[in-house]
Amino acid sequence: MRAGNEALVVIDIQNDFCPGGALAVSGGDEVVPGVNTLMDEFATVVLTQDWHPPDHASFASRHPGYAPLESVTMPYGQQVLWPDHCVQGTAGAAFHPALQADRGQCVVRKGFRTGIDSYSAFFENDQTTPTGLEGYLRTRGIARLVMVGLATDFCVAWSALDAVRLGFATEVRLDLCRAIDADGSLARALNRMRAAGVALAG
Ligand code: VGL
Ligand code: ZN
Repeated sequence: MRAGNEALVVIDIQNDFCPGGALAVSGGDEVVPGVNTLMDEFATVVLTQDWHPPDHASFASRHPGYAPLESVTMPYGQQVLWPDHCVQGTAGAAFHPALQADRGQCVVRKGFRTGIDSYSAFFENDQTTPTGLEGYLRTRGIARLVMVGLATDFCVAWSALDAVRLGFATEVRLDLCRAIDADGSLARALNRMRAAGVALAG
């Protein structure tokens, strides 16, 4: 077992991010067995779940003339547009069926406000609206985080960068993550995480 002040944060291992899903990440389902095994080492396990209303502003379908992976300017900054994905209550938003999601004590849903996306487990994309996860972890005495899941270059990276900014010692297990890698996004995310002091392992 790991020390009691360590938590595992399992990011967005949902059907829509796995092969066959609406925003499939190549090999996304491959991480599931390893994540299940790793969960047994941690007394504290948190899951995140991308959880969008059907008319979410990150969906390219809400922006006539735009295609997925193009960007628009939102009041809070640049936003990449995505195919409709992880719509609240749909099968695509459910955890991968082989993921032992019952091991999670806290499920943080994010991206549930129509007008703003949330890649990070800690803050929405305005980088100020909190999800509440920081308080959950601090009140449980957690100081160290290990992160795994989907996608390396979006929700995992944004979560890890916020975590170090908040003062959590943070490791990303790259062998238990998979990336979207649109337009060099993976290399940029890895560089930013390294520079910020995220430990990249695996
Ligand atoms: C994600 C794009 C849109 C992710 C979520 O989980 O990395 N990426 N929504
Ligand atoms: Zn999303």
